[in-house]
This record gives sequence, structure tokens and C-alpha cells, in this order.
Amino acid sequence: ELAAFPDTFLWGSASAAYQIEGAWKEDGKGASIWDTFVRIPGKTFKGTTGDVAVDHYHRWKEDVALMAEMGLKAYRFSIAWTRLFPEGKGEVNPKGLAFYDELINELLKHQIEPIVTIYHWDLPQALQDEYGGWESRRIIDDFTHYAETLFKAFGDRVTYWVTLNEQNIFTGLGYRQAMHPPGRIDEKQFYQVNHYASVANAKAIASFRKLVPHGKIGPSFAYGPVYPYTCKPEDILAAENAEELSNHWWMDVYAWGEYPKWAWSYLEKQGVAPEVTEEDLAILKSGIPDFMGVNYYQTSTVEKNPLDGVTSGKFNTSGKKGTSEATGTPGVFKTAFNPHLETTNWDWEIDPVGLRIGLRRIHNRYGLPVLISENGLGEFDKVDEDGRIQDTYRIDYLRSHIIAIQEALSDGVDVIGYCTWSFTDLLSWLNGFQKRYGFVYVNQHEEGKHDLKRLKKDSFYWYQRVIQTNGDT
Ligand code: BGP
Repeated sequence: ELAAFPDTFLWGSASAAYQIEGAWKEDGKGASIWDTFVRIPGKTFKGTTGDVAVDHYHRWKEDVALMAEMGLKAYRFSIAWTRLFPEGKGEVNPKGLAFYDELINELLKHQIEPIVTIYHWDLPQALQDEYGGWESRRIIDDFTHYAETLFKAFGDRVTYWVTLNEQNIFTGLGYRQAMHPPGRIDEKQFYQVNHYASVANAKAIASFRKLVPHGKIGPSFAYGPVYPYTCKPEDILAAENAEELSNHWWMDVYAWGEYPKWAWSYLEKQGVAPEVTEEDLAILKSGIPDFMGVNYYQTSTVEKNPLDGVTSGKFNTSGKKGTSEATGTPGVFKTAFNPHLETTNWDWEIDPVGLRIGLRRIHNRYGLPVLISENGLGEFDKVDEDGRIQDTYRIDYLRSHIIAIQEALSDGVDVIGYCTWSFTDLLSWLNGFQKRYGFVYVNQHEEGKHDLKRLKKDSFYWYQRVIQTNGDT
């Protein structure tokens, strides 16, 4: 007998401002580092930008009506920092505030719980230009001020908040692989940037306690639980080290305000550990979250990596199966392809059991409730002659992950909600519009010709029923 989903379970779906809104220069919005980055030739799939995206900025009412029709209990979306503060700080732009104010009220009107992500990667370009954005300690106060503005404006109506979306991903792709803005490869910088981001995260949480005492807040971490490739002790050790360097490095800091010991001493020896002050450590301890937000897509399998072994591999951004390559840290670990798992066309491993394992690991290590803030399947969807999108593969994917959550609940893990990625189709940062995730198909394509019509996929009706029945898949 599996445990039932609690009555309060947040059946949700998610999005991010840059990926849906468009209107990149409207109503006083300033440029973000993504607005700049997508204009550098060769940086995104076929040069796709979010200038228009799925035009949610103008069609938000229609989108919320679809959420209401589905019966969605929660909707996670992010706020564009540059709509509120075109230059990242200073005077708040009333039009930016008004847009989110109306959106939140419309959601509440339909009994949809808003889950607000404060930062989903679209840093104001002005802050990048002025002091290097996340590279400077100055970001901590600017981020906190921006977050406080949101707490004061919406804290009376919004209970659930996400601080930073996937700190490990935006810093990794931004400072280690040059695939996200600002496009650097600098290991030392990577760790320093992360430290400032962690302090900013904690400082915003500490301030939230005063401004929104009844609210719930936490980061969304991109958690890929690590498996050893074989039962060779060297591979087991590689997996433990990878778990510490790739996951605990962030989650320990969020949950305990402390860096993991082995990883710290290893990075110190490499000369890349961040500079950390006593005051920073106190701030980290003062901003412990209410829940761990987890974006789960896949696990990672690793083996021992020789000293002269692989560093950074290749990502598949084309949807041609088998075009990604292993990554690793020489002398520590490298990724291996798990022969027991199927993959998507973008080489992402499909592993619902891994979700159960990951949820248990978090529960056992941190004892925090978990909000699954993202999970979903990116695929090429096709509209058939009758205008139907038969995405049974997406239904199968989501079903198996929902069952894994139910198993984790039965194991004693406190999972408070599940947000699928994504509600409507949207822009995939590096993969253009062809990699689709939504319950709602949006007619748009790379060439810039788009009527942006919304069409409900089969998965829309399926999830509607899951919500109605509180978890019958
Ligand atoms: C997460 C991001 C999302 C989203 C998702 C799917 O890392 O938080 O913004 O994009 O991944 O990734 P992709 O679009 O690369 O397939």
C-alpha cells in the first residue's frame, strides 16, 4: 500500500520569465545578461532569442485561464529583475511591479497558489557591467534589496518563494563551460561566484523571516544524485566525491550554512576554494530555508578519473541522440553512460527510481521538506492532422516520476509539491523552441514566424485528472 498524497499537496507546473515572457524592451524593462548573450553569434541553437518567447507578457490571462481549466493547484514562475529595476537597483519601475501584481491576483482568483522564483538567471546587464554581477560581493546587497522589494510588494499574498534557481547550473555553465552568460572558463572564479550567491541566498532568507513571517522559502537546486559505475571501491569513492563536489557543496551550505569538509580541503589544495569571511559564515547560518527545492531531471553515473583524464565534455543541444560527451574532474571522477537507463533525444537519462533515491538522500541528510520545483521531459512534439498532440511519452515519463514520489512519501519523505516543467511550451535556453516540455503546445519556431497559438496536448487532460483525483496516474 502506497501512502496517499496529502490533501495540501501542491500539484503544480513551472516556468521562468526569460523563457516565456518576450516583450524584452517593453514598459521600461532593462536588458539582462541573457538579452545580451543570445545576440552573440553561435551561443544558442540557431541563434534563437527570448525577444518574443511565447509572448506570455501579453497573453498571460489566456495562460492563466488554461491553468484554471486544468485545475492547477500551484504555478511556479519567476520575476524578471530587469522589469522591476531596469538597472538592477535604484527606483522601482511601477509598470514592472504592476505586471506581476496582476498576474498574482489572477492566479489567486482561480485558487492557484503562486510560487515565486526571485532569480531565474536573468541578471540585469547593468550590474554585470558595473561590477561583474555575481563576481563581486556587491551583488549580495543588490540582490537582497531586490528580494526585499518583492517581499514587501507580494508577501501579503504569496506564501511560497524560491530564492535562486539552480545556482549550480547558472554558475557552472556561466563560469566553467562558457555556455551561459557571462561565458567564462575560470575555476577559481566559479567557486567565488558561488560563495557570493550562497551568501546572497542566505541574506535574502534572513530578511524574509522578518518581512514575511508566515511564508515559506527555499532555493531550487538542480539535483542529480550520483551512482558509481561499478562496485569497484575506486568507483564508489569517485561517486562519493562527486556527490560532495557536485551536490553537497551547495545543499550543505543551504541547509546547514557549512561547506562539506572533504570537498573544502580538496579545493583548497587545488587553490580554488573561495575567500570566505567570518561574517559570511554567520550570514550563511542565519538564512536556513524552510524546504529544499529540487529540480530533478536525471541521475549521474561516475567512475574514477585518472589524473590526465577528461575535464569538460560536450552537451547535446541538437536533439541528435548520442552526441553528448563525458565530463569530469581529473583525478576525481568522470561521468559514464549508465547502460541500464534509456535516454531522451537530448541524452538525458530517464530515471524515476533516481528521484526516489534523491528524495530519500535529502530527507536523511537534511531532514527538510522537499518541493520538487521542476521535472519533465523535453521532446519534439508533433501536431497531427486532427490538431491533436499525442504526447504519450510525456505522460509515461511524468506518471513514473509521480509514482516515485508516492514511493518516497511512503518511505517517510516530506514532499510538499510537484511542479512539472513546464506549463506551456517555452524557450529552452540553449536548445531553441524545438525541445518542448509543456502541457500546452505553442505554435512557434526558430525562423521567427509564429502565431503563438495555444493547443492542449494529451498530457494536459491526463494531468488534469491526476490533480482531480489527488494523484491517480
Ligand atoms: C532547468 C532550468 C529550466 C529549464 C530546464 C530544462 O535547468 O531551470 O529553466 O530550461 O532545465 O532544460 P533545457 O531547456 O535545457 O532542456
